[in-house]
Formats: sequence, C-alpha cells, structure tokens
Amino acid sequence: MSHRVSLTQYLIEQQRGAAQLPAQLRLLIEVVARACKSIAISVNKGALGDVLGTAGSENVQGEVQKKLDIIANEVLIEANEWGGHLAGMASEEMDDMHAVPNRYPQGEYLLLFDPLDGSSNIDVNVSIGTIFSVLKHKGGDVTNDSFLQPGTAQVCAGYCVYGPQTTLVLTVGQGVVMFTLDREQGSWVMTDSDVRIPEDTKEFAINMSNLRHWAPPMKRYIDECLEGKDGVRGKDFNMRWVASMVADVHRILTRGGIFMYPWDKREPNKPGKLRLMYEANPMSFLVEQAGGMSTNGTQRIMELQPTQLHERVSVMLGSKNEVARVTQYHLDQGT
Ligand code: AHM
Ligand code: MG
Repeated sequence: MSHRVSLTQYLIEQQRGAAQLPAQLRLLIEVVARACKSIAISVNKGALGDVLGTAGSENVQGEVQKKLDIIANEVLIEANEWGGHLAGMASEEMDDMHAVPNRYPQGEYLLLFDPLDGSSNIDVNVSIGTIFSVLKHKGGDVTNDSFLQPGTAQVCAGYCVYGPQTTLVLTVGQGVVMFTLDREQGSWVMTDSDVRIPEDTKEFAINMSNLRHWAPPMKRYIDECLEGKDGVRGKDFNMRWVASMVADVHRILTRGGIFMYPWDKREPNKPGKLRLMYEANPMSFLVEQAGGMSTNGTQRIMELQPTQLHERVSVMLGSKNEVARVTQYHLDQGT
C-alpha cells in the first residue's frame, strides 16, 4: 500500500524544510483543521442536528445570520483561544476583533475567518465552506487596527469546503496542497501536493443577474465570452455559479476558470460584495500560489492596504490570462 501523507506529516516536513514553518503556526493550522472537522460534522447532520435555518440575528454588515454561521464562528473561537498560538481573531460574523482572554497565554499570530461561506446554500444542501487567513501580530495591544495588513503579509491561508467530500486547501507560501477528510480515520489525507491553475480557460463564474448594473469593462468582457466562437474570442465559453465562493474557487483550483464579483452601480460607494480580509485576501494568496492571478480590476488584491476590518472589494481571480484580460479592459477605460 502506498504511503499516505497526513496533514501533520506535511506540516512537520514544512517545519523542517524550506518553509521553516514555526511551531506556533503549525499548531494554529492543526487547530483550525480540527475546528473544520467539527464544523463538517454539524454541516452533515443538517436537519437532524437542528442546525438549519436562521438564527434571528444580523451581523455587522446587516446580513441575516444562519444558525450554522454562529455555530461555526463559536467552534473556531473556542478551538483557537486557549492554545497560546494567537494574539487575536477577527471574523466576518463579529463586529470587532476577539482578543485572547487574559487567562490564556498570548501568541504571535492573528487569525481571520469567514466561518461559514456561502450561507445562502446551507439550507439547500449545496457546498459551503470556511475560509481563513493568518497574519503576524506586530506587537503591542491587539486592536482592530492590528489586522489591517495587506494580503502580502499573510503567512498562511486556506479554506475547507464541505461538499460531497470535505477538503482542506492550504498554502504556507510554498505552493498549494489539498487534504481530503478520511471520515473513518478522522484524519486529513493529502490528495494533491502541487495544485496548479491552467493559464487559459473557457469557463467563467459570475452572478449574471447583475449584468445590467456592471461597469462597461465588465460588460465588455462577459459580452465577448458570450459571443463564443463567432466573436472576438473565437471560442465558446461555459458558465458556472455555485454562489459559494469556496466552491467556485475550489473548481478553479481544480480545473481552471475565472471567478468575478465586480463592483456594480446599485451601491456605487461599495467597492464590491465580498470582504477583503476574510474572503478576497486568503483566496488571492491561494490562487497566486497556484500560478493564477487576482485583482480588483485595476490592482493586485494582495497589495491593497485595508482601512477597516470589514472592508469590501471587487474580485477577479483565477486563470492568469483571463484575469489579465479583464483587468486590462478596466485599466483601458480608467474604471
Ligand atoms: P457569505 O459569506 O455571507 O456567504 O457571502 C459571500 C457569498 C460568496 O460565497 C458568493 O460568491 C457570493 O456571496 C454569492 O453572491 P450572490 O448571492 O450574489 O450569488
Ligand atoms: Mg463569505
């Protein structure tokens, strides 16, 4: 039988190898992975575990919280606050950052997460996930401002997708690796050690119902895709939209494609729907590590300096040549 590499073995090898992964960061990743296992169990129970439906509350962004949004948030906090590896946590579901209680030792890292991404898919039994990002605390008291570091400062990012399989996808800046949850053993088993996104693609992911609200460069890009073989692109495109960023990005890391959630004129002062710190930055780190590209239409997402914890951003990521094209259309029109 061929040897199967576990998450622990991979992390220990990263600790010994070129990445020189610090022990605290290794512990952090193991704890997050364990929390994801626990969230996966709740997700799987569904109606039997009384975890479906809304919780009757709203988050800081005015979105209705689902029971699983809150459960997943609590699981991640509880799992991470006592280990001594963290200085603080910030979540899409909490107004402000969560400091590690004084009774526990303080660590060097900051953990950010979207505990349950794709909330609208929970009740309809479609893939959802957890997205996370890790920064280094620069010292002093931990405040919301401690988290306002650009994506290039991330030391680790990943997500767990709860779908037909439960898959953990990770980068510590040494490429992208995937682990599948072996439910009988309760362990994460490496199932892809060098994820690469093809540079070209014929598949796009965007919420087409918003088409009439987009800026001209965005419309131009999609119009040209829709023209197919007869248009300037000279090839037919396929479309996919799961409405869970984790699932759409997972497909792109697996077989290529481009994912876009652009600015639109319904709320002109809002740069986009997705969150820079909990969604766009970690996904951009993964995509770049897999050879893809990620921009907000004009700039590399990972170089944006955040000004607030719950900042929104326009997102275009995936296969390099397509992201470069749609970015060029935006630059050409100065939008
Ligand atoms: P959530 O974190 O509240 O679930 O919202 C983010 C999700 C993304 O996962 C997904 O790409 C997008 O919102 C779907 O938006 P839409 O409902 O416009 O299709
Ligand atoms: Mg989300």
